[in-house]
Amino acid sequence: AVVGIVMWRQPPQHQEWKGAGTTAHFYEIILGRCYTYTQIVRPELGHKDCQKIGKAFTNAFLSKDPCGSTEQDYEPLMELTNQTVPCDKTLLWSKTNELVHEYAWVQRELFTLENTLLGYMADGLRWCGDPGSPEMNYQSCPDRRTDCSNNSVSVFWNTVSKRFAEDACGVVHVLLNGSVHNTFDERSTFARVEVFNLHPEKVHTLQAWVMQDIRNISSDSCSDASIKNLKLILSKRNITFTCENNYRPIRFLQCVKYPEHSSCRSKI
Ligand code: N1C
Repeated sequence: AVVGIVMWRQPPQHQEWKGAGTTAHFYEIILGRCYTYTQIVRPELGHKDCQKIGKAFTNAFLSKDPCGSTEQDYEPLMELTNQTVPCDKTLLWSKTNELVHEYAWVQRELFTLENTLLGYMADGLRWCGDPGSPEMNYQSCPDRRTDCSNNSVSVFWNTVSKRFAEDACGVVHVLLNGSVHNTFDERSTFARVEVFNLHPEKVHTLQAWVMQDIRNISSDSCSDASIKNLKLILSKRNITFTCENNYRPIRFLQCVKYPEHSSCRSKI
């Protein structure tokens, strides 16, 4: 009798990292989001080639060291996903992830990065590859703090945030959190990347809306030391800075969530 030799294929052995692995079904999700965005959300982008965009996305990190990610890795993806945001409609944020997207949902003409194709595709996902394998690493990915800062996800957000700021024109808005210790946090993407990549020839003003948690409204956040720092940085860059505490239209959104709160109870 012929005795067959059974070859057991080992599951791919990836390097182990401290962070969670690639989001399950990553490729299908980005492809689906690309079609949703270009066919339904913004049909004027219906000519974009989602198959090509999906391949360019995964080619940026597959078979590569996930701690050696570079801006150049994402260059082909960036070229395929260029998109114009109208002047005065760019909305930046820091530490206000939920509120800013609620506001952008209502004010449909405003664009956060997640309202552009690339931000929409990547929002909330994780991904990384491995130099020794052509597959994604679903087991673990580098943690920004304990493994490396040049990881595939952080480099992606730095790269797309940089382009988003470079492309902005007119008045740019930013929604900041007045209820955290550093309202303008020098380590944030907004501070490290976006503020320094606004072009003063195109962007004359940065208008900040500083929102406080409705459950503990404190004093004037615009006079906070970190905001003074932001103002100084912008004046050196020849960009006018304006700041408004608890901007009313956004306060109304907070009131939708806490209608019984005292600052929401007055009859308009
Ligand atoms: O570091 P942040 O905020 O200041 O980044 C926000 C800032 C926005 O203006 C966006 O244009 O930078 C851009 N941006 C995103 O749009 C984004 N979506 C999801 C930056 N990061 C983004 N993420 C993820 O959230 C990413 O993993 C990054 O590390 C966090 C940023 O959160 P933050 O500190 O509140």
